[in-house]
Amino acid sequence: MSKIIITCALTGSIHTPSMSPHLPVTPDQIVDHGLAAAKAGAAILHLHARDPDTGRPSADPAHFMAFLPRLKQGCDAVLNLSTGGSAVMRLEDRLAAPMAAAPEMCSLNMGTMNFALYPMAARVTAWQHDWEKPFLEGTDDLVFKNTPRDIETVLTGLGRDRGARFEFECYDMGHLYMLAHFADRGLVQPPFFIQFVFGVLGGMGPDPENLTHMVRLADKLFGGDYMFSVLAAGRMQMPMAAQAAAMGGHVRVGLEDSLMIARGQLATSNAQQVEKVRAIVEALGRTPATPAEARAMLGLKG
Ligand code: KMH
Ligand code: ZN
Repeated sequence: MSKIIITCALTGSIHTPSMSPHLPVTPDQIVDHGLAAAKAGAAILHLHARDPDTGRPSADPAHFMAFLPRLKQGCDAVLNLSTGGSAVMRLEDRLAAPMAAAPEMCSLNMGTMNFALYPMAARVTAWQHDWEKPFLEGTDDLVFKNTPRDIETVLTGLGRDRGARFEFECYDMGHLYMLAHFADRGLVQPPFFIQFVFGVLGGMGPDPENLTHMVRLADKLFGGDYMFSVLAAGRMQMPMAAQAAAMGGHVRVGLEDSLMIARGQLATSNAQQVEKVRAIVEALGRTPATPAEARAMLGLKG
């Protein structure tokens, strides 16, 4: 089996500071977590920015630039900038930093959907910041908008014009058909790196048969021209990573996707999750890809 690419998603835009004291939100914390995750074996760092004063998810390019150069200098990992940002941000804002930074890799969400955060909101008893409670409660009437026109805007602006390649975030079967549509139109070129996303309320649940079906469908639509990776939000993070590794896929972990390291136990760092998934995949006979190997597998510009 080919080398396994470990992605670590450091902070995201779902969890809030009151949920864990270990969530990195300042530039220093994001750099420290990123360098440690890379050292532990992550070939790709999936990146969002936060307002350092409040910990609120931010699309401000200045907040990205406060950590990007230091990560680039401090490690060789692929720096993958989110274009999903947060569901409350407009696409134009979500794209501001990636358009300015022109990274070798970006995420791309392949469909419009609900993105509710009930389980996360229920976990918190005391809020540190005024923005957190309304932010989480607001998701019960929120649409995470990724229309075909939005997707085309990302593909042309970042792919065609800036040479980025993509982590295609697919939360449901329909998102694979959307990717096939853009492949048919020649707006994306293989090999596709497809991130199957499980456990977001609004997308598919973290059930093993969903993964086998997504792989079967991707095989039908893309033949051998794709690689898949798996992220499961919440408590199925590690079990589904293990299933992905056993099936020849790649894995994503990180505090964006789960704050825990075991049942009832907060992860103290992103690196801790990378170390754990690394031990799991190595026990299954897989060898983690270096950043250089990941670049070659994904066809990145470097
Ligand atoms: N937060 C994940 C469920 C993005 O950044 O583009 C999906 C994600 C989206 O990572
Ligand atoms: Zn993300």
